Amino acid sequence: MEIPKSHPRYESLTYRHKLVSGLDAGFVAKAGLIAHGRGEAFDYLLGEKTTKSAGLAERVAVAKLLLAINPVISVNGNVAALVPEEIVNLSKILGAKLEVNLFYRTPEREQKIKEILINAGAGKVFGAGVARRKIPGLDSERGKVDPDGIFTADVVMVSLEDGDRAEALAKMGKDVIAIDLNPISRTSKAAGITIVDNIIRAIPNMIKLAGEMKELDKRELKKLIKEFDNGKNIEDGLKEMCRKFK
Ligand code: PTJ
Repeated sequence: MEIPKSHPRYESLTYRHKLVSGLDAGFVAKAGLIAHGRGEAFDYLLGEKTTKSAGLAERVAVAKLLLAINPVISVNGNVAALVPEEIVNLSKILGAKLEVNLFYRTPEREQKIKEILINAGAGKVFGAGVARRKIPGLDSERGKVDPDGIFTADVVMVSLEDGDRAEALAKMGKDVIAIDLNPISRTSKAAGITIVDNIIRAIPNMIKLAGEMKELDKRELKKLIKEFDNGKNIEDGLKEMCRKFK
């Protein structure tokens, strides 16, 4: 269905349709539509804008990824539907690997998402059709990861998932960055850097920041990370949300 550009919710409807098309094409999980609806509700509370606290978390996340030795960006069905070109661009600027990692894993979905990323310009895509290692203590399909990707990464960025993976990755000693519009989800609480923003804004923001911060001295990047308090930043974000009601 063609959405008229004059519709007041044109942008929001366009992203909904990207997910519905992804479902029809067989790479978005049915539950991905529900997850998106939950995200939309939180985004409403943010005024559908990147808040100050989210902007700070995005800056710190870019610093962390620039300093990482083996960073990996995890991609699921919703991410592939919403920001395929952007996630590939970000991975290239940061020198980060891309890994397909799915909760509702099927070989077909894995392959389709890999193809989407390759068509969007990715070189190697990890996690699809390989023998996997298990994240200790995580029994879901999401716990099966590429030995050359997430399993051996030092920094992992996860998006649009609410579960126990961030916790399990942190227990493995990895630094976890999460993009999640729900500031009180398990993932948000378990991550070391939590970006409470819509992925459709967060990734373009991070691409811009990475371009600007790439030339910064390592000491400056480390200082940014040292001064960042994730718990306080989440609280600041919650306060920003509450202020919208006043
Ligand atoms: O593709 P698969 O098989 O890996 O499955 C994907 C889903 C999304 C079903 C899976 O990862 C999942 O478990 O989703 P949840 O538990 O519903 O959690 C999704 C979280 O992402 C929620 O906290 C939402 O608020 C948040 N979210 C949804 N859309 C966005 C978002 N956060 C940022 N940007 C969004 N666009």
